[in-house]
Parts: sequence; C-alpha cells; structure tokens
Amino acid sequence: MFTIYTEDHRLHNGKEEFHRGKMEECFECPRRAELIIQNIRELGWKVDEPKRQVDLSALYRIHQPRYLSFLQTVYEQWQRVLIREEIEEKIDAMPHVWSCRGLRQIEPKNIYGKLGYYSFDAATPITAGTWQAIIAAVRTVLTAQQFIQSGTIASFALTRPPGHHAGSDFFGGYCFCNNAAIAAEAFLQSGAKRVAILDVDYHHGNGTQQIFYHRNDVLFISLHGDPAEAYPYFLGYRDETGEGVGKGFNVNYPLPLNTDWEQYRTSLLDALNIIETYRPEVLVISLGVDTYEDDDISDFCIAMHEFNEMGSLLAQMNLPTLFVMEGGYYEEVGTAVTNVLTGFDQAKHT
Ligand code: Q9C
Ligand code: ZN
Repeated sequence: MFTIYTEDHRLHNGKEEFHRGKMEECFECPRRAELIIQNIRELGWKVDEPKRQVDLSALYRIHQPRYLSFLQTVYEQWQRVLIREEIEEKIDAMPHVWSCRGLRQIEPKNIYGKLGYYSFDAATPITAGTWQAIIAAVRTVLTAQQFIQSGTIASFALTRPPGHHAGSDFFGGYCFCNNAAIAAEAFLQSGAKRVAILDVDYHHGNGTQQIFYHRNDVLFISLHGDPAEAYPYFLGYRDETGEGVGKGFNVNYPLPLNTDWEQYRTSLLDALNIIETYRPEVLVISLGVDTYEDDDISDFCIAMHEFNEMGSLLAQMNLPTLFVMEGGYYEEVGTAVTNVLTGFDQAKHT
C-alpha cells in the first residue's frame, strides 16, 4: 500500500491531557506514527513525502476562516499571557471552561475564553508546533488524495494529529482539522459527485458528522462505542440521520462496550451495503484501530488478526480507497494498521 508520511507530525507533541480526574501523559503522541511507519518500512512499501505545492483550498472550504486563524495564532497569544503572568515553564495551551446550555456563543477576547469557545474537551493540548503539524497532516492527506484522483487504486495517509473529532469550527479528541473531510471535499472539487466516508475508529466521528450533516454529496457512516457509554458521549446515536437534503446520508452504528469481531462484522457488512447502494466514486476510510482488544482508552474486543478481514471486506467494495489515519493507542498499533492494509491489498490481488 502506497503511503504518504512526513516527520513534521512530531511538531505536535502535547505533554498531558485531562484523564480520569487528573493530568496524565498524552495518549496521542509522536511515537504512534513512528511505530506505524516502522511497520510499513519493514514491509518494504513505497513511502512518499507530501507534496509542498498542494492546493489547500479544500481546508478552507471545510473549516471556518476565523477558526483557522485562531489555530494559527493561538499558541503565540498563549505565550504572551504566560510571559505577562511570569510563568517560565513551557506549558501547552488547554481549555478549562466551555459554553453549555444557557450560556452565550460569542467568541471572547480572552485566550482562555477563546480556547473554550473553539473546543469541546480537555484532552487536546496545543503546543508550539501544533499548527505546523496540522498543516503537514493536511498536505499528507491531500497528496494521498491526488494520487487516487490520478488513478492509484488505494493509498494510505499516515496523518497525525488525527482529524475525525474536529468540526468546521472546533477541536477536541486529539483532532484540529478534519483530514478525512478535507480529502472528501477535494474529491468533490475535482469532479466527483458522491463520496462515502466510512469511520471505523472506536470513537464516533462527531466532527465529520457535523461537517456533512446537511449534505447529500458525502455519505458519512460511523461504527463506534455507544455514546451513552463511550467518548465523545454527546453525538453518535442511531437516530442522527442527517437534515434537509442531507436526510438519510448520515448513518450511525452505536455498538455496545466489549463488541467483538463477529458483532462488529455484522454492522460493517450492513454499512458496506448502504455504501454500495449510494454508488460513490471513491471511498474514504477514517482508519482508527483503537477497536483493538488491548487499546489503552477504548472498550471493543477486536483481535489483531481480525484486522486483516476488515481490510479484505473493505476491498470487496471495489472502489478507489483512501485510508486516513485516526486513533489507536498501544504498542502494536503499527501491526493493526498494516493488517488492515495487507488484508485490503491481498483481497485486491485475488
Ligand atoms: N482522557 C481519537 O481516537 N479522551 N480520539 C478519552 C479521556 C479522548 C480519541 C479519555 C479520546 C479521543 C482520534
Ligand atoms: Zn478513536
């Protein structure tokens, strides 16, 4: 499987996230991508750097300009406040207050207010190099998208930070810009009429759902831990089916904790049937492998070898397929990823 990767992801390197009532070392770390690329190199697959001159207009179509300029400048503003408050330590920017029911939706001037206004959790620290890493991930996914556009049957965008929790104007869940959504938009810009995004990450792709909820040119399907029990808790129920012309083009499969491959497979086959009926020109996979039984923050029970079958089922769609990296938080994350991609490749060649 042809992979796009750059070391620039390392520039996003959060120290701690709020977890179980206290600050703990970030689960979403540079090491994740390094483990994955190591597995890919061992298999001898072709790896390219993202192109420098890639057209970024899809990024600006998916995310609000005000949100993007916030992301670009937030760390500078944060640093000025640290200096003013005479804090010498290098601390990541992190929200601690949000606007709930009964409060206003107005962007505050204050940096703490802004951080809360543009986010939904305290798991997503912003570091000095976060913006550069975000742009590197967007270049990565758009380069992989271009290769598919010009006839490559499948490619893998090894993106970090991940994207599926990021909406048009909010970050959270380790995500800032929605790499999969940006790729889908790029396909449409270059002439596609229908794109399907299938999200197999353990967590509901709330950002992707929000972005395309009122649209029928992108079908969004997500399989995930039931929001009544699993993060992000506040979206991902079955009755969220889209609105306006988008009605029927959003499909959620909330699954119980401890879902195993056999149960998962049933919903996956159902999802693949819906995609077939939709007749998209391309398939974008939000590839989270945090459904693994030993993932550090998730509660499904998929065994390592079962990821191969997942890949081969995806191949049977017979569509140009763009894999975009999302979650997966454990030492063998690279094996799970290459198992999906190997399963896909092998099914293609038989
Ligand atoms: N610290 C992705 O897999 N935190 N994001 C849950 C609390 C947020 C996962 C545990 C999990 C986000 C891309
Ligand atoms: Zn996840």
